[in-house]
Amino acid sequence: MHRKRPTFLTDMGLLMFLAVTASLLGYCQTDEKVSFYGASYIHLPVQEAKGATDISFRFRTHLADAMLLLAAGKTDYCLIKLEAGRLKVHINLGAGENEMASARGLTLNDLSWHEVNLTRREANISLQIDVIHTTRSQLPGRFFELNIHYGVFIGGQGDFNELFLGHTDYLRGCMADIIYNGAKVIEYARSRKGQSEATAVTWGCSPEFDATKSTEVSFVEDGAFVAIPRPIPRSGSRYIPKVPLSAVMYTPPFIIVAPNGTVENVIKPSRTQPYQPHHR
Ligand SMILES: *[C@@H]1O[C@H](CO)[C@@H](O)[C@H](O)[C@H]1NC(C)=O
Ligand SMILES: *[C@@H]1O[C@H](CO)[C@@H](O)[C@H](O)[C@H]1NC(C)=O
Ligand SMILES: *[C@@H]1O[C@H](CO)[C@@H](O)[C@H](O)[C@H]1NC(C)=O
Ligand SMILES: [Ca+2]
Repeated sequence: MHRKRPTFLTDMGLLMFLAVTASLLGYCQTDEKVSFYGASYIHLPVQEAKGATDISFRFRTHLADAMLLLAAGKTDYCLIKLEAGRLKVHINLGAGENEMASARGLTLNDLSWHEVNLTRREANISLQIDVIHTTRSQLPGRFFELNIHYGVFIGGQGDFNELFLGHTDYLRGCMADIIYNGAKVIEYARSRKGQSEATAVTWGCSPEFDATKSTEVSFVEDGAFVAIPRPIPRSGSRYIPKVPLSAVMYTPPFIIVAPNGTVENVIKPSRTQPYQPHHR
């Protein structure tokens, strides 16, 4: 088949035009954000073996313990998570785990945006937080490839449940500008590029994370509820907890607050769905 093309665009010119357009688009999309609700995750099915690792992203959350990013292989992995409000990197190139942590006293679960840059050149690894806090380390072993078979998970482990990583809570909060070895993860997931999947996320940073004590809540369907972590149970009394909704999460025990403000009971569910007041 022969298609007509404007004569001023040669094939070469067309390619260059496309390249320039693509890089301009890439340049404009440096503010991609995604919201996670406590059971959400993104999966990018990456398979690679590289001597260098470059990971950068921004995040904001109230959770002290939450998974941010996992690149998973059969023995190798790189896990970035919050543990008691500190950022921890657990990395294993095959010769054993190395752990790096953000400085003590740097509280990262304060709902402010924090920026993480992890750079590795063979054994040399450096973790930079909010541009100014840098930690360096030297990884053990003689082989420096990070062998990834199961891909990259953001915000939660999804259906990847290798026991060696233990249990990590899902993220509740926002992430932005996630770049994994040059791949713009949010853009990939958003356009379902390269068989990436995005489960129970929303694009942009949801205003519910900025809810305050006086923010009104919609109970959008029958059985909708708010769960408040670690309450002081006062059975029989009317107790309307005053916590910001951004702190609401799914750590048992829960109390259930009915739409009329009545405390119903205390439950210990085995598996729960995230609370999403603005989304069905
Ligand atoms: C790692 O760091 C050491 C010591 O600073 C340096 O000699 C070496 O060249 C570095 N390796 C790479 C691959 O950058
Ligand atoms: C962090 O990584 C991003 C993306 O690679 C880069 O644009 C930025 O300059 C890095 N920040 C620092 C302080 O190195
Ligand atoms: C509040 O709602 C709960 C659950 O729907 C119900 O059992 C309870 O009777 C209600 N209380 C009042 C005072 O309306
Ligand atoms: Ca390896």
